[in-house]
Amino acid sequence: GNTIPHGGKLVDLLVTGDQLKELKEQSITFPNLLLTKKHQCDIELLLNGGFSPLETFMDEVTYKSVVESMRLPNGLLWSMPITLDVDQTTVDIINKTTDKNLALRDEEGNLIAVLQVSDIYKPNKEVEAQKTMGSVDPYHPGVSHIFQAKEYYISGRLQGCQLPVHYDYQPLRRTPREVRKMFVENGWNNVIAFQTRNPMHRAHRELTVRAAELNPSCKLLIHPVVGMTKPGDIDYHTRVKCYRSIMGSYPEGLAELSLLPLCMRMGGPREVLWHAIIRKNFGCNHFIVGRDHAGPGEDKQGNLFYQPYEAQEMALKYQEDLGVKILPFQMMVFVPAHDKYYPVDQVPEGLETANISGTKLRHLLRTGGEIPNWFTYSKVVEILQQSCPPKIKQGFTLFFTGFSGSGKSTIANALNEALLADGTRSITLLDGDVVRTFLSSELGFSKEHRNLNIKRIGFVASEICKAGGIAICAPIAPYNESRNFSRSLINQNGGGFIEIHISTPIEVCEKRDRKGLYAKVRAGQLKGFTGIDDPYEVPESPELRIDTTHTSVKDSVNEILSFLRKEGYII
Ligand code: PPS
Repeated sequence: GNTIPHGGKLVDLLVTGDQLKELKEQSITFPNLLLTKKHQCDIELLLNGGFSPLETFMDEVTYKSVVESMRLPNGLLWSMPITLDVDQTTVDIINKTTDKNLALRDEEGNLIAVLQVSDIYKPNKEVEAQKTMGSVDPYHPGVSHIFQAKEYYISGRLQGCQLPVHYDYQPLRRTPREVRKMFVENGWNNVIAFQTRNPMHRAHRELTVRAAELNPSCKLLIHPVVGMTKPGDIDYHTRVKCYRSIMGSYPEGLAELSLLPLCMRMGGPREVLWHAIIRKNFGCNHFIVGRDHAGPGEDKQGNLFYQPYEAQEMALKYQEDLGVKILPFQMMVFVPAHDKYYPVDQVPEGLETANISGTKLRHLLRTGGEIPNWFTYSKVVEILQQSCPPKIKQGFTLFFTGFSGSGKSTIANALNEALLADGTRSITLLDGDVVRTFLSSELGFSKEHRNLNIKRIGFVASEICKAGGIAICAPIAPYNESRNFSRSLINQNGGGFIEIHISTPIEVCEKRDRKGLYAKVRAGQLKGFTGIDDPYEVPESPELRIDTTHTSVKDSVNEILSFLRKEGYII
């Protein structure tokens, strides 16, 4: 518990007492800067000493030194730029004030810190991305962070008023000081830290226990990231439930769990050094580095950004500088013949191994397949199944698009009845009329208004899907922009999006003219009508395309139902 922090002393930027009171009073006159989620993660670890010896966001000299040589200007190893990005407007605002103070606040208005700006600079983001992430491909999550950042970075004296507020898992969100205190109370002198951003299964438990067995003086800190991880990762609420459960499988007194509010950059080799430094600040003097540590996965072409053991080699290379003992680990695999786990390079000859990849696990969860007992614990399976129900229980959206009079509403209504007759999920029908009455009554039919209308529909549908329901939407939706927006919003929330283009030609729609609208258009009473004198962008790759000219309602419904069955949405 008395491991020396990086650079010698544990930073604490929180001011207290009268000083805090005074700062809060003064800050009322300071311009505000709204902290993003990433800023809040970074500032939490700056304020509480997790990023020691850093005392603020990096100034230009420090930033350049870190980007170029992985060292602070005083020569100390530091691999990751920690910067505060702002736009031109904010820079103008700062320059107008005489004392250059900014009040850094979260979205609820809580004053997190005051920054007295003394350096404003424009980073070269290509260089930063190339040097720190080894790539300028925005498909890399860390590169994408860099390019999404605003154009200026600022630095100056940072005074903390309070740590960012969290309402969840408070007892597990220990600061470096609190973790160190816990170690002292436990009588722990040597601690191995284990970093993860995934649920933990038997392999992780075996790996960490093995690390402790190989270093008998050591105890274990399970230190998962709950700040920001790789997009698409399992949400941290689900993961924390898994961690809490798996802690019960460790030998008594061997391991503790604490949560780390880190914003990961997925920067592999550079990131692993940063992770080790952070753990040193939390009082750990050993750090487990496995295969593909903090790896961003593959690029669009399927090429790896980093080699599987690149981060591990990097950590070993800088072990002296880090002052943390690196415990390199191979991937753990299960050997059924021995009913036990081995590092992949130590499997006894001739024996078969078994493993379940993250992708395979997600597939098993989605299809409701059985997850074997050797792989994980039944409680963990239960938690994961709750967060990722099989497809027959997941929400989805049926999104019809097509001309007025193409048959969208008729098919949508018939489908609604068929699904109600056979299923148990709740269904919301968002037909054009309902939407234009209750969601979009003030909107007209300009491109802007139509897109806005469809985005509202997409938003409501995504909320319905989130809650496990079925949304059936039947607007004209003439533009790709808002159709694609709806698709990605719904997909992001874990729902399926089934786009059904009702491709009935305009001549047929006009001939049917159920509402007499086409006649009005021809009589010059209605302008900007989709398909006549207003555009309709034909969907390029809808899940289904149905022309109702010669297809009956019943056949259309059956075609959709059989698609849903084939995709596993219904039985
Ligand atoms: S959009 O483009 O998706 O926002 O349109 P939507 O909300 O589906 O509304 C289409 C219905 O509004 C009636 N209507 C018009 N449609 C197209 N163009 C113009 N200019 C227009 N003016 C009124 C029409 O009855 C559409 O209903 P449906 O059910 O499609 O026939």
